[in-house]
Amino acid sequence: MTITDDRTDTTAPELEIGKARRRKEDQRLITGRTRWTDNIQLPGMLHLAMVRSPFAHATITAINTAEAKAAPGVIDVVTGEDIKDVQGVNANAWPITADQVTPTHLPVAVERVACAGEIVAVVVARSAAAARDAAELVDVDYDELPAVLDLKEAAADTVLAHPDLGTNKSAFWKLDSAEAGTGGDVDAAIAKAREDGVVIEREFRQQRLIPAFMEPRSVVVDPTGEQMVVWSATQIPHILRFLIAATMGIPESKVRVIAPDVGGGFGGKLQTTPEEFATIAVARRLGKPCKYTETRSESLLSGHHGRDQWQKLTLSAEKDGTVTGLKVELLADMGAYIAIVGGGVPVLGAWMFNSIYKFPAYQFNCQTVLTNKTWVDAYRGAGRPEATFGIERMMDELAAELGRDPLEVREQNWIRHEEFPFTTVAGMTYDSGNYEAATAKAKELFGYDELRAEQKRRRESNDPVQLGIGVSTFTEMCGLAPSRILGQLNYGAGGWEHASIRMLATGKVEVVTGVSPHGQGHETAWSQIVADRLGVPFEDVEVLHGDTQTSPRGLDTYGSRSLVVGAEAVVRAADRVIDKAKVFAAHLLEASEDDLEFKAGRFGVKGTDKGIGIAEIALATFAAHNLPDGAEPSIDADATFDPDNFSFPHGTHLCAMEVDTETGATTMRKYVCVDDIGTIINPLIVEGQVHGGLVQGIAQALWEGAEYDEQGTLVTGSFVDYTLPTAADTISFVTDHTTSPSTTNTLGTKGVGEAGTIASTPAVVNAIVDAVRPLGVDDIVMPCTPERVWKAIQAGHPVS
Ligand code: MCN
Repeated sequence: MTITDDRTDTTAPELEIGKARRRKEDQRLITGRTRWTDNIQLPGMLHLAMVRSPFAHATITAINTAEAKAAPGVIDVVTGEDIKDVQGVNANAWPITADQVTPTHLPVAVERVACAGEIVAVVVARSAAAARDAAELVDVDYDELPAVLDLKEAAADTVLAHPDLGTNKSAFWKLDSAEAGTGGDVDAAIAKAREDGVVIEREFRQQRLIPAFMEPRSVVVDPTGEQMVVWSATQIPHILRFLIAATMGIPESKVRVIAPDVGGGFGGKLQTTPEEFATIAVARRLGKPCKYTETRSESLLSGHHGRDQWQKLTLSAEKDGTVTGLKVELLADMGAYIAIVGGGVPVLGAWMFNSIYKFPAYQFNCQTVLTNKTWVDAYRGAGRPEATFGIERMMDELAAELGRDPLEVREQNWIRHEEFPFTTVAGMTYDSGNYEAATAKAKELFGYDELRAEQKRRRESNDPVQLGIGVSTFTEMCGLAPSRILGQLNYGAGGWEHASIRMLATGKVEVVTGVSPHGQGHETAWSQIVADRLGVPFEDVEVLHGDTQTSPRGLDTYGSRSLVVGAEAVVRAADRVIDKAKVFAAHLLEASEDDLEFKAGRFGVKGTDKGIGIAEIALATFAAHNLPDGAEPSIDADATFDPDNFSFPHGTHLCAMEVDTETGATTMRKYVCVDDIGTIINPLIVEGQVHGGLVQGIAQALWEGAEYDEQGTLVTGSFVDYTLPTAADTISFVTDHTTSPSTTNTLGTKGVGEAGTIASTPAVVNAIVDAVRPLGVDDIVMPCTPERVWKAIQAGHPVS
């Protein structure tokens, strides 16, 4: 079924797709007419506070709960021993290899803690304040153990994060183009380049970041009914329900998970957490509704962290700049435990380090290691920002080595638009793209040649403020994910998505989606899509999500999958509605189905003015007085969509940074990005996604970084020390688009939720390095604080 898209037809309603509609959900979100998890109040509800380890690694020798139990309002103090049959959190980790070393992760520690912030006891009281006060009274004796905090030291196995495991090495994952038959031998390519070409070798550090969402994590559990109800500020209500059922031995039908409106996640709520499982365990033990809401400090300390990789890259090229090989060696810090996606995050880099370039030979090696720090998992972009950073820094280094323009060297090596679909050396088939078009547009908007001329002038005049231009031409794989590929990675779940459409008798349309928005505006975008597809008014579409009772099937929101997978299921369900409605239309119009055409919400008999609207058909099926013989009185439909490929957004980001060489201070002068995300459903939402993404990526380059001291204490444990930028810290970005529609979904869309974050970090660092390269600096360790930049200038080389 194809939808009429005739913009010259003045009788057709204005198309919704492409309209910059304000988000319909924002009314309730910004006027306080919604309920966040922490707003939920249940009769007789108890409140939890967590007692957390101050030590990175220690044996628990005694827990004295007497004083806390006697405190006003306290009902109980629960230790790990009390609920040690609950294995929930441990079952989260899907191994990326069959022999992955996975430490047991209990919701509340028993005998030993493996990182600061790990829960050692849960205080249950009549109010949150009473629970927090009493938590101070729980007396825990610890014997400190040696802690391993650095990932290189972890790989050496001298100090063990978990002594019982005998190693810190969790899993090793390799992709080699010669072994896979997708390319040549990378070591041979590098050896040859050492003889008669160019070899660039660099080490980069991807610092640890903290997904700082607006609403801290919160969970409410009501175990008192037939069905246990769990409200959670989560991105993954469906996966959470599955894992609660599977690991706690509760029938799935007896568990209902509700993600009410959720205030952001950025991957940080793509987790089933110790806090959730501890709250469930305590609620079931006491038979009472229980609530736990973390403080901001707990969120920074014990919500999972992101990134934290050491990268060694070796790139070989011919003297003319044609790349011949890329070898990637990664150490990825998993922290103390393996989280839900865990090792899968760095492994996504296997398909991304080669990026948009035609490497004839490629090898990716990833060793995940355990340390005594907070566990690491997905943070906006998850695996793809790390890879994009590595390769985009390397392309700049290659250009610098050759004394050539970095865009020119990239263009020499990227896949040309006429070569799509293109199967990369990593074995991924990119369906569409046009890197030339995006780059040409970005260069023009940026004023590339003028800024290069200014840079030259400043260099020649020894201006203390130097100008650097940073380039990042990126692609990413989003729309997670084809289930067969997740199967190859051993993931427990697939990557399909579900939707159903209910055509109500009054002409209103209810769309039930399996994705779970937490700031992305799906209610608006899905309404626009359905309005066009079914030809109904935008206002008549209601989108339901985030409750496993109303939306029983789904795999939730992450990996910029909701539009390309989730909305595609909606489109397919809508097409089924139309197919079903056509049978009724033919009957009611006394016409043959072959003579009908569906346009702007109406079935018309070709060549006549006879017709019937889809809302009238919905009413006719409700009344069911006059239906075709044997017809089921419903035009409702559902669909499950499993993509056969990822979608591959791409773009060109250009950044101009001024660097004060006397102080190391950096100032962003201009940022231009031209992203290709296929068909755009809502330009306003897209703009918001790109802006937010850019700020997060720029923040990694300039400001953010989770730091631990030598004892393993998180020293960036509040927003005083962890520099989260505000709008005032950024400039006005110039954003634009080119369009090469994706072939993997009906609407030709590609995801946008992570693009800005993935592309921007290397653009900024490349700009700073470009500014100070004449001073002998060829890298700056992130975040590029003025102190680091200044020290690097003084030393003439990067200083960590
Ligand atoms: N969109 C569009 N046209 C396109 C692409 C997207 O109109 N061609 C719209 C979509 O309709 C949707 C939004 O942009 O409303 C994002 O769509 P998509 O790229 O499919 O991403 P998801 O909805 O799956 O969201 C996940 C993504 C991820 S992985 C992170 S991390 C992230 C992000 O979204 N976290 C966010 N954006 C966030 N935005 C907010 N406010 N809060 C977060 O936690």
